[in-house]
Amino acid sequence: MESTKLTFAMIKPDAVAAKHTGKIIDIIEHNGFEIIRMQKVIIDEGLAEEFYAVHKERPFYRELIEFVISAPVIIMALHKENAVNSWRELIGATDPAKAAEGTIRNSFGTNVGNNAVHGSDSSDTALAELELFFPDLFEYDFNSDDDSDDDDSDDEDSDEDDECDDECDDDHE
Ligand code: RTP
Ligand code: MG
Repeated sequence: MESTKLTFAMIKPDAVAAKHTGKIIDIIEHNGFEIIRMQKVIIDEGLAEEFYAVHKERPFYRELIEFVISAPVIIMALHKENAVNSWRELIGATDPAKAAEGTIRNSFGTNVGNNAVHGSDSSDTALAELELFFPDLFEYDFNSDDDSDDDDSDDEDSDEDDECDDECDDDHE
């Protein structure tokens, strides 16, 4: 899996609370995205501050943090050719009133703060955001072709097995 074909998406608290999750997932799947990871979570404050660090100096920063931690969100890793731009196009402009008709923000957003969804704004940002929310994604996907430490992990496994065998033998005696 190529990292440039991945983006990070979030269904924000307003859209989850309004029960738009199912409709948004339907749109995602019918627009050619594969959902690689998906989880419903309540983001803690520290994670939210890291996620929105780029907006630290903006006047709406505190409001943004309080909003995103206020209730459950759905976080997703999405896969598609040109994933970042394709998802940004599908969600529309930041302000739902300015977002094109048929976009997710136009359909489900209320105002610039309560705008239903998030999308990474570049491939670099996508990687950073995915690492923040789905660290296992990279351990699994990007090391899967690398056999270099297979021997080590096999050794560890067999050591553990040996210990277990010994304990099991003891139990039986
Ligand atoms: P996002 O990061 O959520 O996908 O949105 P975006 O790229 O379209 O917008 P961005 O400039 O990154 O802003 C992040 C979020 O901050 C809120 N915002 N509030 N009150 C305001 O003027 C204002 N401006 C931005 C929005 O919820 C936006 O999604
Ligand atoms: Mg943004």
